[in-house]
Amino acid sequence: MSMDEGLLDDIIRRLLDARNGRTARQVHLTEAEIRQLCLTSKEVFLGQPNLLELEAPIKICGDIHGQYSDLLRLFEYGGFPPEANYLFLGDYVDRGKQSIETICLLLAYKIKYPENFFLLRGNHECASINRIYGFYDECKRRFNVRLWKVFTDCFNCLPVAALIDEKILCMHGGLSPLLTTWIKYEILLAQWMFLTKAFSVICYGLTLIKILKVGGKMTEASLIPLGLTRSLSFLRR
Ligand SMILES: [Mn+2]
Repeated sequence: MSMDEGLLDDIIRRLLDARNGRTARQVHLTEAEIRQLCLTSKEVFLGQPNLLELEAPIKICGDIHGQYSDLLRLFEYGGFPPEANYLFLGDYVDRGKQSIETICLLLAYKIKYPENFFLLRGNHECASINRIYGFYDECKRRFNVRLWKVFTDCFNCLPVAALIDEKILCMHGGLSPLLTTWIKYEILLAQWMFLTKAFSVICYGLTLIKILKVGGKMTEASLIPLGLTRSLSFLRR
């Protein structure tokens, strides 16, 4: 599935036009436009691995949490894509007031520059979390619950980790006990590489990482021999 280039550029332009000094105005995208962003970006995510292998130079950014003006400022400092490459580590929605603008701009850039702009999944890109912490309410207030479900489908396809130059492993926060049935083997491979080759780790965020349900299921027992528990205790230090 592809998206009309002119429409995509127009959406990005409108989202960037929200800049208003230190604050950002609300941007009025239509439900159909947002739906298209979700469906198209979902295809892009599914076409790339769950463990991204990326190359420096790339700018790594932490939680935005609906603070759209902060996201715009971040691009002002770092360069608007494709001027710089970006990896975002998750938690785009919830807490802040403009989760919709935030995630829409990020998804639009992902579609526009799929090989230079990367988004990982945070624990807030999960329906059971963003149902409670603000994103659901924003979707319901500004659009409808149907659209929140479209976002959920898209979030379920976000990758969970990135390895930069085979050295720096990036993912969001700790690992959830719920990952037992959701994990994909690449993340285990990343953990294993980390343990055995002492790769440096950038670990950002809170306590939970939700792992995309792709491929086979694994049990808790099968994770432990691979050192997941040990790596977690290391990360907490
Ligand atoms: Mn967070």
